[in-house]
Amino acid sequence: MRKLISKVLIVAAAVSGLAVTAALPASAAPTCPAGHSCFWSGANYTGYKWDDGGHSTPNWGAVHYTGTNIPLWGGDGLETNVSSMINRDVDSYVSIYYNSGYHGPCAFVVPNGNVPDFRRVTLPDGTPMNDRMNSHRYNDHCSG
Ligand SMILES: [Ca+2]
Repeated sequence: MRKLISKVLIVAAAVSGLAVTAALPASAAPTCPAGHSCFWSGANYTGYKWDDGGHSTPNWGAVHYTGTNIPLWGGDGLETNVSSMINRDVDSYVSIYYNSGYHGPCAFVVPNGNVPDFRRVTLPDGTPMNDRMNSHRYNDHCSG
């Protein structure tokens, strides 16, 4: 079986950059339609899942994981908040913001990139990314 290698690029605002390359076990290859981004409540694409249909989403508190009443953000630190994602758009960056409305500390994901574990990512202001993010936008480089 071919080993799946994924590249993740997280850039801290416009100031400094950090490149991360992560290898996924072949058995954990996430499924998400081309052109969409998918988000999971657990690390490594586990737990509840949501497919964004390829659309930027300004308030994760207003959308629910597929088949549930559980929002992607229900208050900082909730375990059910997003902990991993994949961007299956081959042309677009996806920026993920701490605040709704595409504001606040941000990290962006390269086209066709993914973030297997938000626990490994620290935002530009020094706070953790895991279980705290609230909006995401395509074709964006954390421009706020
Ligand atoms: Ca979580």
